[in-house]
Amino acid sequence: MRRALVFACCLPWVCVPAVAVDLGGLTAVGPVSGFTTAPDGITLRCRDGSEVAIRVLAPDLVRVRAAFGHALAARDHSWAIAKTEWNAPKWSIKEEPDALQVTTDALEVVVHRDPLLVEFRDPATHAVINADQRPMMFDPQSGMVAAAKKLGFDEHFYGLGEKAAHLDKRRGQFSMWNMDTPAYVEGTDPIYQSIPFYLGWQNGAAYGIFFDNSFRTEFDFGRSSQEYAAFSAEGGEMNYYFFQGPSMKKILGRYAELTGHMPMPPKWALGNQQCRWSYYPASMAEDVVRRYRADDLPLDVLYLDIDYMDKYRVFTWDRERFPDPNAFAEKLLRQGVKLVTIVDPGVKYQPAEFGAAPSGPPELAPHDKNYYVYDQGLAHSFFLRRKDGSLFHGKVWPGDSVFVDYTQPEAARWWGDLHRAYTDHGVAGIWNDMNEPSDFLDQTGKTQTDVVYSDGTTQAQNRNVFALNEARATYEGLERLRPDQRPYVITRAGYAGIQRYSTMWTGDNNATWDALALSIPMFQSLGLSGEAFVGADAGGFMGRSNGELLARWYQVAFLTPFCRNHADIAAYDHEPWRFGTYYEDIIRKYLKLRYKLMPFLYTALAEAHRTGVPMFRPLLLNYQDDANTLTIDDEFMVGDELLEAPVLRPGETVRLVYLPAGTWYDYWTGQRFAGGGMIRVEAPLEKVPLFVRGGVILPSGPEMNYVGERPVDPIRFEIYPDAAGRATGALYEDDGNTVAYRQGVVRRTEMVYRDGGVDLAAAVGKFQPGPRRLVFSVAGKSAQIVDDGRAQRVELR
Ligand code: MIG
Repeated sequence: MRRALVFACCLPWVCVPAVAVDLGGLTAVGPVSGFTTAPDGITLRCRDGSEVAIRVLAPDLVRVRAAFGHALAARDHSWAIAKTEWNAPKWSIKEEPDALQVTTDALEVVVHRDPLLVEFRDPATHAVINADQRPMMFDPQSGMVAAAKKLGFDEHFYGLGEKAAHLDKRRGQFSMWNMDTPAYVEGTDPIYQSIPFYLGWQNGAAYGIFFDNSFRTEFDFGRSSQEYAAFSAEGGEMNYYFFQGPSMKKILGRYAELTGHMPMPPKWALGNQQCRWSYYPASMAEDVVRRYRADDLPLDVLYLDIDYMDKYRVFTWDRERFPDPNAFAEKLLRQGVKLVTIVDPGVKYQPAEFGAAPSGPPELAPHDKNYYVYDQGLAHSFFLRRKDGSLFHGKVWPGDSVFVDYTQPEAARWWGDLHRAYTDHGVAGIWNDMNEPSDFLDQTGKTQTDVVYSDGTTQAQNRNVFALNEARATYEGLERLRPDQRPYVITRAGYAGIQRYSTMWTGDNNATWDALALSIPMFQSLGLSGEAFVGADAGGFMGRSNGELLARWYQVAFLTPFCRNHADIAAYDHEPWRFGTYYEDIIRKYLKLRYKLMPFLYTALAEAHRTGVPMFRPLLLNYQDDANTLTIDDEFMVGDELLEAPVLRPGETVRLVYLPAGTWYDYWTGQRFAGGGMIRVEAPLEKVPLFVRGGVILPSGPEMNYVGERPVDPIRFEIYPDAAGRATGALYEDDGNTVAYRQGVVRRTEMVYRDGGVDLAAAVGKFQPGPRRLVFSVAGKSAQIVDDGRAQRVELR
C-alpha cells in the first residue's frame, strides 16, 4: 500500500488550466435607483434589487461589496481579515445627476448610476486610477460573481501570492483553489496557496485590489481581452478592497493592517534548516546533525517528516524509531539544533476496538487498537461531514482519514492543545503539510465541495481557508502551551491572512535549474502579497540534484528568509556534503555569510513584521519609478540594501546585472559602480554577483554555527557611502525568543554617516543587550566604541 501511495502522490501533476473569465451571459448589476449614507460610506439600491456598499475604511482604503438581486447579508465575516473596526476618516459625498462621488483625502470614488460603474480617481488631478470596464456581474443560476476593470495600455500586475509564474502577471490568467501539485513547473496553476490580492502599476503609480472571496476564484489580466482585467468567483459576494498608492510600500502597509502583520518568528527560524523525507531512526537523524557539526556547517533546525509517527497517526510517535523523543530532542538541542515535526490534517479513521485507553501519555502509547485523536474528535463531533451526515473521508498517508472542522472554536482549541504531544517532548516548531487539503483519491477537490461546516457553509467556500484555520489553531495552541515563546509554524497551503499564523515554503519543487529560477518571482510575489517569511526546498525536492545546482541554489537560499534543504523520499541525497568537499566548501561559505549577516537579516525581518514590506523584494518595490525593473525577476533585493543577481543556468560563469540608478558596490571587492544600466559580472561557481547600494550602513556580526552560539559582539557596520558621501543604517534587536517584543522590549539603533563620522542616535526601546562593541568602517578608516545606547558622534580614522 505504501508503494502505491508514493506512486499516486508523485505522479507528475496533470495541469488543469485556469479558466478564462467568461463574462458572456452574465447579468449586470444596476442601475442605481437610490442610496443611503452611513457613518463610513454609502449603500446603493439598484433597480434589480441588488445592493452595493461603498465603505471608507481609511483615506486610501475603500471597500466595495455587492449582493446581486437582493440585499447585502447581515453576516459579514472573513477569515482573512484582522481588523474589522476602522475609524472612518473624514469623507464627503457629492450628488450629481448621473453620478455619486465619495471623496477622501486620498481618493475620489465616482459611482456612475446608469450603467453602474465604479471609478477610483486621484482627488487632486481627477485622473482615473482604476475603473470598471462594465458593471459588476453575476450569474443567477450558478452564483458566479465577477468584476471587470479597464485594462491600461501600459498596466502591469503583481502579487497573487504563490503562483508558478513570472513576477509581472500582465497577460496572465490564474485560479485560486488550493491544490497539492508535486513537481509543479512554470505555468502549473493553481498550486498550494490562494492569495487573491494584486497590485496594479501604471506610469510609476500603484494601486491594490484584494478580492476577499474564498470560493474558487479566477483572475484574468488581459489574457482573454485587450479591454479588461477581470476577477470572478464561483460563489459568495462581490467583495473587494481598493488600496490607493501610489507607493507599493504604502499599500503593503495597509494590506498588513487589514489582513494582519506577520508576528516575529523565533530568531532561530532565520538559521539554516535541514530536512528529508524522512530521517529515521533517531540515530540516523543524530548522524545528520553530527555531520553538520563535524563539517563546521551552520545548522539551527532539523525536521522530522511523516515517518516519526506511529503509522502516520498525527500526535503520536513511532517508539521503535524514536524510543525516547525527549532524550533525542535534548541531544540535538545541546548541539544548538531545534526540532520541528510535521503535522498533517488527515486523522486516521480508526474506530476503537476496545474502550479502555492505555495509561501514560497517549502520544507514546500503542495505537493499533485505540487511537485517542480519532476517538476524541469523533466523540466531540469535531470532524467534517458531508451534507448527508456521513463523515467526510479522504485518503492520505494514514490511509482512510477524516478532517477537522477548524471553524468550530472548540475543535480548533482541541487541535491546538493536542500539540502537547510535541511540546512535551522538546519539539520547537510545527510543519503543516497536505493542508489544501490533499486527498489522493481526488486532488481537484471537486468531490469535497458538499462537505459542510458547523456554520452551514460548505467546502466550496472553505477549501481555500482550510489551511488558514488549521494554522490558526496550531499557532494559538502553541501560544497556550508555551506562552512565553514565539510560535514557529510553517505551512504549505494558505489564504490571505496566513502570515498572522505561519511562515511558508513553496512545496514540492523540482531539482532543476528552471525550478531555481522560478523560485525568485515566487518569493517576490509572495512578499508583494503579505507573506514575508518564504523559501523553497534548497536543492529541489523532486528528482536528482547535483553539486553545481546545489551550490548555486544556496547562493539564493542564503538570502531567503526560509533557508531549508529538503528532498523527496525517492530522491538522491543532497545535504551540503553529498557531492564532495569542492561544492561543500562553497555551500559553507554562503551559510557562514548568512550567519554573519544575521544582524542585517533580522533587522530586515523586523521591518517586514512592523511595516508589511517584505525583506525579499523585486527591484521594482524599491525602484517603482524605474520601468526597467517591471519584469526583472532573475535578480532580487534584500531590504533596500543588498542586490543579488544569481546564476540560474548550468555552466554559466558570467552574467549581466541590471543596477538601478545610484551608486553600487560589489560586495566581494568593494568596487564601485554607477547604476542605471547593465553591467557584465564574472561569476565563477564560488561567487554570486552581490551588490550593496550606496547610501547603506550594513550591520553584521561574528560567524556562528547556530543562532545564540556566542554573543553578537562585536557588531560591525560597513559603510557604503552614496554619491554625496552619506549613508544611513539601522539595527533591530530583541531577545529573539519571547513575546516581550510585543510590549516594546526591542531596541532600534539608527545612524547616519556624514562628514567622515557616524552620528549614532540614542537607542529606542526597552531591550537591554548589555554592553558590546560596535565597529564602524569605511574605505580603510574605522572606529570602535562600546555601545551604551546613548547618542554620540563617532569619528572614523
Ligand atoms: O504526499 O510528508 O510537500 O515536503 O516531504 C507527500 C512527505 C507529502 C509533501 C511535502 C513534502 C513532504 C512530503 N509531503
